[in-house]
Amino acid sequence: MTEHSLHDSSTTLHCDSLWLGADLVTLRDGHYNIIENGALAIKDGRILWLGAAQDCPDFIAKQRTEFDGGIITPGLIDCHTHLVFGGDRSAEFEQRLNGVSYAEIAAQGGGIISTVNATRQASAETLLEQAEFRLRPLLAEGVTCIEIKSGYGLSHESELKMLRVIRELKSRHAVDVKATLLAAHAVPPEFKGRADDYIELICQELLPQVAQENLADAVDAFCEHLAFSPAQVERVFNAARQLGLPVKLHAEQLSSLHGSTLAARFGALSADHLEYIEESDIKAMAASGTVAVLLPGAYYLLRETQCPPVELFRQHGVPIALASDANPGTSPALSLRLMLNMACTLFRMTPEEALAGITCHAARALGVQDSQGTLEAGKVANFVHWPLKRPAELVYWLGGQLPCTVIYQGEVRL
Ligand code: DI6
Ligand code: FE
Repeated sequence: MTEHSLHDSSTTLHCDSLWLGADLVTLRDGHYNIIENGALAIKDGRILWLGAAQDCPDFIAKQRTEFDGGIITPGLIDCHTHLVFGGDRSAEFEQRLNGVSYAEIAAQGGGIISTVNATRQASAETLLEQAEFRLRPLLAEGVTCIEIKSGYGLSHESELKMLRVIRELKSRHAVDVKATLLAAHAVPPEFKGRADDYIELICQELLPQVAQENLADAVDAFCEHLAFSPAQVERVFNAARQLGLPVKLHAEQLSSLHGSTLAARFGALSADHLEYIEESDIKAMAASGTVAVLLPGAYYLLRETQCPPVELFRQHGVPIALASDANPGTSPALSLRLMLNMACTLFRMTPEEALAGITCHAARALGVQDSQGTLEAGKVANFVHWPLKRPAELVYWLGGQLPCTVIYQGEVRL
């Protein structure tokens, strides 16, 4: 490609790196918004300028990369994961498929509590190593920001242990990590029949310490018959609000308790799952700007048959994000790209909506929409080059590892 300058620049423009030769899939406003044969100028880890190469000012760049075609997307954002946990539940998965019932598995101490036991027993080092094993494939496919929840410790000490492991992951890897406190994930065994006492512990002891040590960016809960009631969640949300922490909620996954309306009332960043959400809840979410995070991995693994009402979210203008929900029980998913395909095949989202769901809208679900999620001047230079012709290919290829070059804060991530 030859480059012409429209500007006879008497004022020279400097940048750290210049990226040319690919189409820019900007995802601005949640649409592809493609700039064909684009140019990206990066300075101090941020996008200084982007546009068509033919309009590019004459930058003096320390480093210049010319791709031979392909597309550049924003870095991918996985906005809902439970990546840190002890053990795994593959044996339980196999038992179920060999015909052992849920009741029998529960009687043997299986299910979510088995992960809690394994997480409590594991050292921070072991948790870190195991989480890195699961983080690696996500990074390899272009994830530059990931949210990770606690919620398998369920005691003051082990919830803090999980949050510290999450912080350690951030310091060790070239990826932005957002930590979420999900202490209200399940009633811990020692609080059986005393869920309100556990909520009290979360509000009075755990949350204040987490806030003081700056260990979490948000607070989440599981609002469901088998977990916590809307009234209990509201107590957690009030405590979070007093400490200035944003909230989000696992809501309407298995039944309708109107947790998503409660979340909207607290201006939640997101409400997640939502297979059983009703139109009144959707209106509340639209009014509060709460993002709907859909999790096709859990839908698939549970063989759920009720789809989240994608068309109603569209009609009411609720932004839809997608995430892996990576967890040992209902979504042992190590690929965000597979979630794109599932969202299109199972939920009938369009490839453009799906891609917006792991970039633009996922950023909003984490409250980082001002600095991440699209290719726009001023945003952090997190982007991915793919040797593909069209963005829909990211959704189309099932599994496998597509080659890509990941740029994190302006630098190639190796
Ligand atoms: N919803 C889920 O699907 C998972 N947690 C949640 O709130 C289940 C987590 C597990 O089974 O370990
Ligand atoms: Fe989850």
